[in-house]
Amino acid sequence: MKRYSAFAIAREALRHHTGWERAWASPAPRKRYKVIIVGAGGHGLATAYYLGKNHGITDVAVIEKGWLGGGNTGRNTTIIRSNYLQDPSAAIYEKARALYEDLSQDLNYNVMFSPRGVMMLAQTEHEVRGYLRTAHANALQGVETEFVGPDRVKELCPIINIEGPRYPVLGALWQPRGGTARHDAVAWGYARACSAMGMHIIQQCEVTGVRSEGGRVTGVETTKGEIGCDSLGIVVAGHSGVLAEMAGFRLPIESVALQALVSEPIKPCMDVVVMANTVHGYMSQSDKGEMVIGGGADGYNNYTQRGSFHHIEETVRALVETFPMISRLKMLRQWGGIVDMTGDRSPIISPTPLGGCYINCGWGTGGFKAIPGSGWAMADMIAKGAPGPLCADFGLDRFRAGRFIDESVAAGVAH
Ligand code: FAD
Ligand code: PYC
Repeated sequence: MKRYSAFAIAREALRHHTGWERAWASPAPRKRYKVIIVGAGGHGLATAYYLGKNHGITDVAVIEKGWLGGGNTGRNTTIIRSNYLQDPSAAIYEKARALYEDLSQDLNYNVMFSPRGVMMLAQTEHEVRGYLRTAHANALQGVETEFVGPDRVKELCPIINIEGPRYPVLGALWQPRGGTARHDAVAWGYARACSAMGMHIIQQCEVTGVRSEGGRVTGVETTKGEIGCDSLGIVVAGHSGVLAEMAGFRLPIESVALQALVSEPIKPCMDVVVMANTVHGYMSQSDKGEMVIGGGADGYNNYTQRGSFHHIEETVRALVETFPMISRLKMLRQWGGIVDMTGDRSPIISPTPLGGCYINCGWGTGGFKAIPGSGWAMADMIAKGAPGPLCADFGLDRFRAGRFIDESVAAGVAH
């Protein structure tokens, strides 16, 4: 793989861009791999990448039923933060946030990480107490956050209406090194790096069955034939329950649609990310100038990649109250993704009842921010056959033991 550099851009400019290579190969599947990962979203691709980078395992196929990054990874609103309450969450989300800091250099691919700062508004006394508690917990965990008052909120984001017709802004949980990254670029950067290590990314190939013998996985059935493997990683977000059923176990997961929308582009008007969780809306401005907007998840289980219409109205109403200047903006696009929700709003990164089969799911409305840390932990578990310290608490067994990692407040998005 040729490296991207300022020199390469200049060279290609001089020869009419005829020398660029395809970013990743599209090979036919082999009969067998050491490791198969199902799902070429950010988490699946990051798992493959760290299997190669950290453990030297490159006999890997990532199998994707659609196109890589076409699931939730390419549909999210790109918010990155690590201001969670519980210690295991703070550890994995902060690991991910820290890896994002130099992911572009690591992958030699510009993922446009922008640590512009994220604030979660406190609009009730209950929220003030909750975010103060999180700020204290984060101080103990080594995660840089702070509770700021309304004046500082206004200073950081002048277009916010502090008075609020429904709820005043009483303060905010502020994470100065939180921010955004370009979601497609994260998937594309990992895919390119995996392909360069000789891994196979097989798109348009749906896994339709899981094969096993003597309680151990032996391979998968796909729309391109059977493929054998020693270890299998299932990383399919909203379709986790479907894959788990193929592998012979059940998951405590519900799949619901979460939607987002973007406005027409306007001049720069906010350089931080704002989440207003009491009124159910959040917003940031993309580099193109579009306002990137989202709200709560659907209240019922479904597999549509659309989302209910009434949510659009509810979300836009919340944001017009919070940012009155957007009241005459036109919306350009709306879309949805299927998110995988656990009862405690924390992920599952775990061995499964089927030997050699591992699962990574349950990131729900908030897994984009976790991609590098999650891939790191999942790769470590697959390589060593057992969960390491970053994911030991996120096992499936916690639902039997009642050892929940409750992050329903930190998840931020209404559900
Ligand atoms: P995905 O990217 O969905 O990848 C899973 C892949 O598995 C898909 O490509 C799918 O096609 C494939 N697959 C499924 N079944 C099969 C099969 N049988 N065979 C082969 N392949 C299969 N998180 C944040 O941190 N910040 C945010 O701001 C944020 N905003 C969001 C906004 C919206 C509207 C949505 C929908 C989600 C948002 N999220 C956010 C959540 C985040 O997008 C997800 O948690 C994360 O992208 C999940 O990544 P993934 O790799 O697990 O899943
Ligand atoms: O987890 O920060 C988040 C988030 C914001 C919007 C959707 N998820």
